[in-house]
Amino acid sequence: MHSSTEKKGFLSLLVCSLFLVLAAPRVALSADRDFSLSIEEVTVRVAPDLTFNAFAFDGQVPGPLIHVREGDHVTVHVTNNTSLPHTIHWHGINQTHGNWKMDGVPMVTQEAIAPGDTFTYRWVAERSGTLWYHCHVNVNEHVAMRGMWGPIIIDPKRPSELEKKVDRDFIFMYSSWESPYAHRYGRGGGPRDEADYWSVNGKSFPLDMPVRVKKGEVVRFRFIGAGDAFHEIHLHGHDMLIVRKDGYPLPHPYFVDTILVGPGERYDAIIRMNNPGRFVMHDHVDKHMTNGGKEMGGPMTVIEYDGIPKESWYVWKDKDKTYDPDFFYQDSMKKGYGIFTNPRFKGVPVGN
Ligand SMILES: [Cu+2]
Repeated sequence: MHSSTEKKGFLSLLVCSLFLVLAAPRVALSADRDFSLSIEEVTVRVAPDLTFNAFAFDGQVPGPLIHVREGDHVTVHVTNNTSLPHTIHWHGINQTHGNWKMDGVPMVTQEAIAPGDTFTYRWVAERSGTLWYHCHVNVNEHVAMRGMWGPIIIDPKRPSELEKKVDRDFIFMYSSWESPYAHRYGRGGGPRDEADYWSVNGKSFPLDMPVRVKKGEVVRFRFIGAGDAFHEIHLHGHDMLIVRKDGYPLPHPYFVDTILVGPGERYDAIIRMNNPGRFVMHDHVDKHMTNGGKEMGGPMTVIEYDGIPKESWYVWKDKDKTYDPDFFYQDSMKKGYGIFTNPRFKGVPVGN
């Protein structure tokens, strides 16, 4: 009798310790993250012949990267330094923890943040993948063409075997611009207005950047439809394995060479860099490959393998002079968790 009680006691001690060992790392890894974002009126250069007045998070387009882990508790203090009201919607966060008043929809979940005011958002990173944040006031103007968007990457607690093999991440945010309203806040984005510039991460070719890779790397391209245009993203020379849609892991990943990225959508593609050379990745809506009607422009980039010589006729042979190693957030994504600005995305204060 006595010995059986002892055995039971020992057994429950063992079970308890085992539970603690298994549970402890997870508890320890769910963190509180406290960030601040301001909204500024700045002028950004989109194309060689186009500057545009934006409402820019921390003065940059796209906004800073928010990189956290599944389960983290996130606080963001948002200060509106512009002349019009705004909010932030955390696109992909379902606010399932009773946080519906953090959903960022004016006149439904909150009053918009007035000029000069600060609003504090609190939410739980309840699911993983490629998410994003954007304003929810006058979206046809503020989101479609004033640059009010940025990426949220939430690392999963349990990545797939393939996801564990990824060496580097690249984030592509697609959007469009209506040049007649470039310097006229409060106008544009109506049903009869036409976009005439298209961009990736706020820049039209040739002001965007090449994607520089090494043979043998496994990379993940995270596509985000940030504006209100449809983008048919076509990668030359490689298979893209689509593994997540809107952050959700797909039960049956599928290969594509072209992926339609519509407004609000996100796709994660995993690609083996096994074909050294130079290959373009571009929007296959052909008119998107122009700047104000002149080709070549738009969201066109080049996958440049390390070690491939750059001939005199190569359109980006001199790109080293202006190269931004964080243009697709690839450096920031290496820095662990936090909020990451990019000084090269910053505009100049409006009027300067
Ligand atoms: Cu806004």
